Amino acid sequence: MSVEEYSVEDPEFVKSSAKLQECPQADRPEYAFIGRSNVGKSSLINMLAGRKALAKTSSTPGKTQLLNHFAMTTAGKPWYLVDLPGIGYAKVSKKDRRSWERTSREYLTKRENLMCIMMLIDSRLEPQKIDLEFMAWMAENGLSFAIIFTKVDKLTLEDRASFLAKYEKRMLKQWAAMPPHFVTSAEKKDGRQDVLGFIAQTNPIYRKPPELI
Ligand SMILES: Nc1nc2c(ncn2[C@@H]2O[C@H](COP(=O)(O)OP(=O)(O)O)[C@@H](O)[C@H]2O)c(=O)[nH]1
Ligand SMILES: [Mg+2]
Repeated sequence: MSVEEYSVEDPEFVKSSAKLQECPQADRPEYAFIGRSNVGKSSLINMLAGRKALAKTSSTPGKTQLLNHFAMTTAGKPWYLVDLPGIGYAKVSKKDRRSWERTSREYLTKRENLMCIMMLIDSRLEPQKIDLEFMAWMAENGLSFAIIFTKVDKLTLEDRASFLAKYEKRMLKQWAAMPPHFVTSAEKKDGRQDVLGFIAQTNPIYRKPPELI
């Protein structure tokens, strides 16, 4: 193990909140993980935390309906990971979907300590309209985001390169540059250092508001 290796110490589930106002105090940097259901979000959170079942993995789409806060510590600094209600659920009523999206969007635009939205994308799929639209929405609202490509173990090395090239080409039709992006596999623990390193390097940008000091 090299000294530069990043890890998560003492990962702990804090609480589930039904809306922004119920979230824990914004007293540390926070990263929201979002993506379509089944993208591998729970598996990635467990992989980052180094735990088997911190975030429940499930094959039932649309199960995560709350803002789930996890307390993490990396390189001696505390941060929050938020498992966010997914985008693009198929199996719930339109009304429920709209209400979750409203909750997510309110949280994403108003949470003071949110450093970066980690947008998860399945490496095996063509660029999805709903993902591209969501990225456009984040940009319009001035929100920083990074892309985490998931399940890369399902691709050969060759296919990884062509997938990335293709995704980048599609993104550059819409954007001046690719956002920060990471290629990961929860199964193989690929990309863990890259994602945790990004978080560790972004954490110091957070400033605690005076009323919380
Ligand atoms: N091969 C592979 N399968 C994965 C990976 N991550 C998740 N999966 C599988 O994808 C499915 C959905 O994973 P889950 O973490 O529950 O996705 P979520 O709905 O986004 O939270 C499960 O069957 C997982 O075993 C990965 O890195 N590699
Ligand atoms: Mg999940």
